[in-house]
Amino acid sequence: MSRYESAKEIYASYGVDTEAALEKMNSIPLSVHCWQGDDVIGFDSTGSLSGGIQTTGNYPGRARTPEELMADIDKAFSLIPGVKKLNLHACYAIFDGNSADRDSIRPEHFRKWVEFAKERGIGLDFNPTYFSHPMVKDGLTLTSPDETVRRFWVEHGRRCIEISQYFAEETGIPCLMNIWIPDGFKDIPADRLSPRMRYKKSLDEILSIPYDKSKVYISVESKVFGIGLESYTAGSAEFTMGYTMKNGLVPLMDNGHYHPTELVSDKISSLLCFNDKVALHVTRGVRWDSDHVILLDDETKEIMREIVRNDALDRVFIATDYFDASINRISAWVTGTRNVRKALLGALLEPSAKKKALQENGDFTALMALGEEEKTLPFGDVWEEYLSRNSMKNSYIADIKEYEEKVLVNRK
Ligand code: RNT
Ligand code: ZN
Repeated sequence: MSRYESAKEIYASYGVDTEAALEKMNSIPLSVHCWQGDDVIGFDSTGSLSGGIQTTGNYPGRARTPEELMADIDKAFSLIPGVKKLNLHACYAIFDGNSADRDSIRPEHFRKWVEFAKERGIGLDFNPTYFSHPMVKDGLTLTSPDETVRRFWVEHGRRCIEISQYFAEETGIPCLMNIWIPDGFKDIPADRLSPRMRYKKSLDEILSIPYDKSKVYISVESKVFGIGLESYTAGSAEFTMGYTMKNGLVPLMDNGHYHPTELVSDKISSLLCFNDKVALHVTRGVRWDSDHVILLDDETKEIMREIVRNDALDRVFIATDYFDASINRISAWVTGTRNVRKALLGALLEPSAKKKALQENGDFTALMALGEEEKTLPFGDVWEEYLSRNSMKNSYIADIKEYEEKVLVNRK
């Protein structure tokens, strides 16, 4: 009997169907962020990363051009199993001598990305870029008291909705457009309300343009603080939840955007009570929103369990969001995204019906015992089977090292 056959029997004895889990894995899309490949720099400016986020490290081989980034994405995708979408930021516009500022970018500036997606049969997600730009004034964009600045960024948001709809129409796959602004203050503000009221007004203005709600989903991402913005963030959790729920948008939770003892795994079910759709940025914060590569850690596992247990796979948009420049960037992509998929498979293999019944019956003794017993079930054998059905292997580092030696080291 193969290791998988044996694992299948063991899981069956817990009432878990490994074949159903493997089948289900094929239908879960993961939106992979493009910005791991070039340290969140993009192609529309030469300035440095701003907005209270930071990439650390200087490992060789950063993608510097659209061609390099596309080649690296292809390499990473060849090692990432399952259905993928590519998550782009507005700063990844490809101008080819036909440049435009962020308030006037158009679908044509993303034509090459659409071709890239169509050739690979994948969908595209999108993000307006409210950072790393000279029109960010005193750290503010959509909340700026300077009307010229605020209007500029409202126009940017509108252009991005048009581009998102173009993505959806061209690929035939709906596009999630996520709005995140860094706006906030380093020190204690004298007025917390005015910037938030301007953020609300700006969002209303962006959303006033017509778009097809069956093709474009719009999410707003909350945050607790950024570097140099420690005392106040306009787009806080309460602001964002309030706005998205009132306006039928999608709330987006990034698990690096909460105080360190708060857990997104505990928040998902609350949002599912009140929202048809919920979106996630999966990351790993170490002490702060450090955007380390996702590991197969307890919280990643618990987040995926909450989605699967609550039968919410078709209600939760799952995307990755991290950037590590201290290690091979392609390995960072593969390791982090594979860990999301591992956690999803683990969630599909949870003897959830049994555990829920124990909870409802108040048998917390048996629930704890089963929960611990479960941890040593042969998950790895099912993971290997999943990879082999996708023509992949568990070990991928040799492949990445080869690409590093052939391609990345030549980028000087
Ligand atoms: C920043 C947010 C945001 C960005 C990306 C690049 O804290 O998490 O999602 O990481 O848009
Ligand atoms: Zn994020």
